Amino acid sequence: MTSTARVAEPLAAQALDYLNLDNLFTTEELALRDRVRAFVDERVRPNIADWYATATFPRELVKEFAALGLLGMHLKGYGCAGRSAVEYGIAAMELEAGDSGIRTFVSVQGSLAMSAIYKFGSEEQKQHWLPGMAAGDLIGCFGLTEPTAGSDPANMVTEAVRDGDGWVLNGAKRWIGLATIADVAIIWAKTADGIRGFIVPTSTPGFTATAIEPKLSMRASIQCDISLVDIRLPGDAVLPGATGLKGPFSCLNEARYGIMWGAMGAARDSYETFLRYALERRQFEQPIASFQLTQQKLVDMVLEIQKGVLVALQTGRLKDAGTLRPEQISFGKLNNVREAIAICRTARTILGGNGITLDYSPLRHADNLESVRTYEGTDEIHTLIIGRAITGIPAFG
Ligand code: TGC
Repeated sequence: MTSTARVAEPLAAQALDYLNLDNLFTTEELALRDRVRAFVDERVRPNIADWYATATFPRELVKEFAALGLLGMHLKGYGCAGRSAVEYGIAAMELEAGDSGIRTFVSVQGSLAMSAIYKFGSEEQKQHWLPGMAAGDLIGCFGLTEPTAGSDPANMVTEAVRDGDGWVLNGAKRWIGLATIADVAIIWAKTADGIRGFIVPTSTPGFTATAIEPKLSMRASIQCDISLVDIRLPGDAVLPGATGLKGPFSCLNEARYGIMWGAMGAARDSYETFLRYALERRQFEQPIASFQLTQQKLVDMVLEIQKGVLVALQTGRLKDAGTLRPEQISFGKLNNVREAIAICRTARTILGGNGITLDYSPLRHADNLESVRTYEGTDEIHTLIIGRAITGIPAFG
């Protein structure tokens, strides 16, 4: 045993869960965490560098996500697992410890596309789409953002007009996850009655999705442009339960909630990578973990990861109790993604030149998190949502 290993072993338990946060989770929650963690260790970690380098989304994982009950996992019935919000968050954290792109698949499918149908669809629409999506046989995407309407979706240009009993849809969407591999798209469009959601099979003539490439972030994930040209839809393509932006924003709440957990997974993986490296790597004849500047970095990471998990857990408990307010989700999304990026970047510094290769995860996580801090509401938007909640004064314009 080397002196480095002797330093590492007594620290291990405390290093991984300093405040014994595991005590705050139930046995079922910890069992789920361990299952998803094992899946990530076996199926994601060995391959993620290749997927990232070749900009490949591992479609073969979709059925495996389904087998683990991860698709629409917090929804009840329709083949969904009916797990709690906290369990959904734990799964997001473990998936994102593998890669943000992997967690993004589960978010777009479950929190956005499936949630839209689940919350606002007719019973017939739910029966038609949700079981196949929960089983991973059908992939969904969620079209809200447009080339000229990102933070301000109220100014979307995509429009649906009545055509006899049906609808005709025209417009464009951008930054839409999974659209090139999706079977169905939830498209939000202006109508005479306000913004409505439409279920659009991607095989409908006039629907075209194009992957946005090359990207410096989320390379193991797919983000797309969608063009919608004279898309003809039946009258029952509209989601009956949603009129106005409240509909898509309610789905964004689900995705933003998962992100606050997921970001802590990326941060934890970067911290653990950093810690292992710092204990093994020797410079000036001692492990670099013995340097005060290195310990400062490690300690700052532990503080923020443990605080971030507490924020996510409290938010999840509020969600499970049915009392969570949207502005509370903004708190977790803003804080946890911001801290996670700082942690991943700092972790890269200790890896030196090795840290800019795909052999180590921190820079990949940091690059992914640039997307995560941008989608589902930028840092600035979440700051202003919290500012409005504190002061009562909207400051968006
Ligand atoms: P405002 O126009 O006044 O509000 C409209 C209505 O929506 C309600 N609302 C919410 N409801 C539920 N949850 C929320 N989080 C809500 N936020 C607003 C609001 O109460 C109102 O209801 P009602 O009944 O009065 O009509 O909008 P606002 O002033 O409340 O919000 C302004 C602002 C800037 C906060 C909002 O526009 C916003 O959140 N902007 C950011 C949008 C965003 O996150 N875009 C990114 C989407 S990501 C994407 O499209 C890609 S999907 C991911 C992928 O595919 O990978």
